[in-house]
Amino acid sequence: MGIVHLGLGAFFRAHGAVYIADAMEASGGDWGVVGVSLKSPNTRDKLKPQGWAYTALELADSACKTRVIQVLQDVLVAPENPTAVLAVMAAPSTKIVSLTVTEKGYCLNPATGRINFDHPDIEADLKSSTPVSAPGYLMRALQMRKEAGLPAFSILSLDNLPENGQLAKLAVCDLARAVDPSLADWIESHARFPSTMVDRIVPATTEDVIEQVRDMTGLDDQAAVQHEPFRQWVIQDDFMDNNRPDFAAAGALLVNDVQLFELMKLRMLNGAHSALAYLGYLAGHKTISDTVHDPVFGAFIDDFWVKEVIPALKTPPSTDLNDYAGHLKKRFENTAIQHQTWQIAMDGSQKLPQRILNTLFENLAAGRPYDRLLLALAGWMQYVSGWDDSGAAIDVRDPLSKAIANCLAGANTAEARVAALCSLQEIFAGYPMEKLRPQLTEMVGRLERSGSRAAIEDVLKC
Ligand code: CS2
Repeated sequence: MGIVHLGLGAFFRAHGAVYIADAMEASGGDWGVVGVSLKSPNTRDKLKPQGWAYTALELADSACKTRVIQVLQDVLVAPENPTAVLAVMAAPSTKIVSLTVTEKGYCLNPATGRINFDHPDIEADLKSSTPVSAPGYLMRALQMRKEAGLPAFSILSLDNLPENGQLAKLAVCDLARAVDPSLADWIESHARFPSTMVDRIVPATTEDVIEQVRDMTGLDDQAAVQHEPFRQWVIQDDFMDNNRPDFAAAGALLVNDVQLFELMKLRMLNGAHSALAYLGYLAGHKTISDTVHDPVFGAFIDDFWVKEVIPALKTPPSTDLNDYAGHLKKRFENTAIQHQTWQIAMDGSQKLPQRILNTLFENLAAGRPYDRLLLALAGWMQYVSGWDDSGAAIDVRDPLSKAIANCLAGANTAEARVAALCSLQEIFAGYPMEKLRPQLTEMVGRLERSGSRAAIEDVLKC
């Protein structure tokens, strides 16, 4: 065993689990994974009859491949049996607890990066020793290890957050400090929280994917995952007693500092994804590949990278940012991958700071161009206002959707909507929004009057 993974979604099954399988194939080790679903039993129910194995379907325009991944040894569903989850996390054989719980799973305040004590799951975690949230499970399991005189474990985040290890540490330690300051001190000095940059495009599994796997393999695999050929994992090499799979043997890059890689990936890939998701969705594009094959959107995203994002980045070792942008464009153009704009548009409140806002405000301060980033933000504002360019209603999914709807109630003009949304402290605290309000209002007004394609065409002239 050795690894417990929290949040057994498609991404981990198509990325981290594949690296672990490859590492063991290339250089041995006994690194099975116990997966934990923090909410629903669906994934466990699909995997169980298959003995925890599943198919990973690699999709490229040129050729598609399947592979069976067999690193899961068990899957637990946290709400059904929290004690069993804590027991396996606290077992002496567990060396690493990895996590893909998405941005919102850290229960942090996006504007401050500190734990949100008003979050209902965190409130529950403070009232009871049976946890609900991911930070809650980590904190209680570490408490059990401390009390049993066992060493801590390494906490390995695979979520798209800058310095994800550091954020995981803040979440766990903020919570621990509220429960028992000496526990927080122990975690700070004993546990390890390596940061990582993860990359692979893994859209949610659809019926089409299951059918394609059936056609290719004859297997009826309800737990199959789809992914693009590309994958990347840059890992800060900071594990307890150096105890980890031989990730390098699987092609991961082990480094002392991942920050430049994280910033590049979050701002270039994820920033472009979010920009295309909001603006593309408004214009009626269902997928990222449809959006970038539309020449107006294709030209927009090239400019977004070259004129606004690359100038704000420092180049990571052995990387050429222009080549990286060209490669991203090709990945986005892959028509075999049907990555829904609606899926990427989800949880914007948790994604905007690291993907769009930080670059935008750095450019503003440095006197560099920022119109394309601002249009991406305007696109989010128009999107959460709830209707697309054809007037169809949008199903907005976001942990802050109630706060967003409340602040927009009665805001009937672009100006009022921009003012209302800018007042959302959870997202915009710390950013000098007033400096951009007039221009943002103009852009939201333009999106509302003429739609996203015309607004992009305006920006392309700058
Ligand atoms: C996407 C990411 O859903 C999203 O927000 O931007 O899941 C993206 O596909 C991955 O980070 C690619 O590595």
